[in-house]
Amino acid sequence: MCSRRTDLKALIWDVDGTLAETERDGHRVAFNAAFEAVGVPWRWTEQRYGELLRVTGGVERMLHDMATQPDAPASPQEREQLARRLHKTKNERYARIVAAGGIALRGGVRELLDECTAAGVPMAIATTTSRSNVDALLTAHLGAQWEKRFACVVCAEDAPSKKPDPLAYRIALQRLGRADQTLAIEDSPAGVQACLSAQVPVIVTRSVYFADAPTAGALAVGPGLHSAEGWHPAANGAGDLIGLAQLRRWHAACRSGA
Ligand code: XBP
Ligand code: MG
Repeated sequence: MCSRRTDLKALIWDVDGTLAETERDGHRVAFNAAFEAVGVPWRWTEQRYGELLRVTGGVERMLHDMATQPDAPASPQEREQLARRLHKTKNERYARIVAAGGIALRGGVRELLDECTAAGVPMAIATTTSRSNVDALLTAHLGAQWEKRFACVVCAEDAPSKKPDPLAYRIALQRLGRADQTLAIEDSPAGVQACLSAQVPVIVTRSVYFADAPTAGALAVGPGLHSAEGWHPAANGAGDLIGLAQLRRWHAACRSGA
């Protein structure tokens, strides 16, 4: 997929794990609060939640877990109903956590967002998370007008077939243009797979829950945008943030087959 790439013209952001470490101290805590509020006895430990993250989508994740819970409702319809009720409560709790300042943007994210805005490089969001969660997170960090900074924002409601399905990326490309002129930033194997299926070049910023997960096919893999150290292939300028110039270098190196 590297051979016909042209200049980098647009950037596509994943949300959970990439813009911010939302899962362990955000969504997981909110799921547990929802379980308590609705009166079900389930609680997800940090470790169990890590296993469950293989299932993308909060409703899907709960339905998957219910299959292992002896006290879950018996019928599929009741389970679905309960999962949707819990999910609504979970998202409300998540929004409260985020509004209270409980989840920071990852290092280097704000700087790259600002650099792209200043340089006129269009950005999109392609995420499996609900729109209300993206709105809560980005309102908290970028203000009420955050959506104006993105050419398009594709969430779970827009792309109900969730990653690793490429639908969210395909919808973003309808707005941004050619896949080979874009670059995505992801953290999870499902996200990388979605990019590869949509022919979108991708780099991986490792997140807490996917620190050792497979990343085959990514242009570059590293610890985060906060540092030029620890990347493979290596980034220029040790100690610096990862900025547009470095993203262009990785994108171009792949284009030339280097
Ligand atoms: C991450 C997900 C989501 C979140 C929870 O998506 O898989 O399910 O864990 O959000 P991404 P919801 O990495 O693509 O941002 O409960 O709204 O699904
Ligand atoms: Mg992610």
